Amino acid sequence: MFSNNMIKALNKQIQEEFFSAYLYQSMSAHFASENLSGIANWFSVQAKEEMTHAFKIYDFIIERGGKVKLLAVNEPQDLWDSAQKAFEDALEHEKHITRCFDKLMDQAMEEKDHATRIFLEWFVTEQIEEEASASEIVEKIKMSGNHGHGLVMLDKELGQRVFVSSLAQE
Ligand code: OFO
Repeated sequence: MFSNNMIKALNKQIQEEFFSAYLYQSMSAHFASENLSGIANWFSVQAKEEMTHAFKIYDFIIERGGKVKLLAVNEPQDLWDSAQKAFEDALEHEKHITRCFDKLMDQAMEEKDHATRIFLEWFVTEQIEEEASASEIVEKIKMSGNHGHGLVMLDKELGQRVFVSSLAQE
């Protein structure tokens, strides 16, 4: 059964995903203004992915006869001291999102809501990748440095990232 509490919790997660998109787009805008267009691209692609996460949950609520309620999204931070700090913040944010999905999963299991539990499995798996990719970039910056040739090379690499919608894959 799809409880009102579960619908409320999923609507809250839509808000988290839209905030994630806001945060990463703000990081993108910051690095675009610093002429690091590759890092700006990486965060912009990440922001688009977050929008698809929000819409996956949005579609699921509607498909099961629930009502989507869009909640207010906070203004994100807009300045970062370094690329390393931004990716560390992104990693911390993803750890927070992982905890959100763990809680949602616990709730679905407590309520014996198997459809929601199975739906949430995709996100639980996705979070492994989300944390790993932010963590990998933090480590690369630590090795190559926050300035100079190393950062230029990393910027070039991150400029290659292309958005592929996980909505379109289904
Ligand atoms: Fe970055 O993760 Fe959404 O769900």
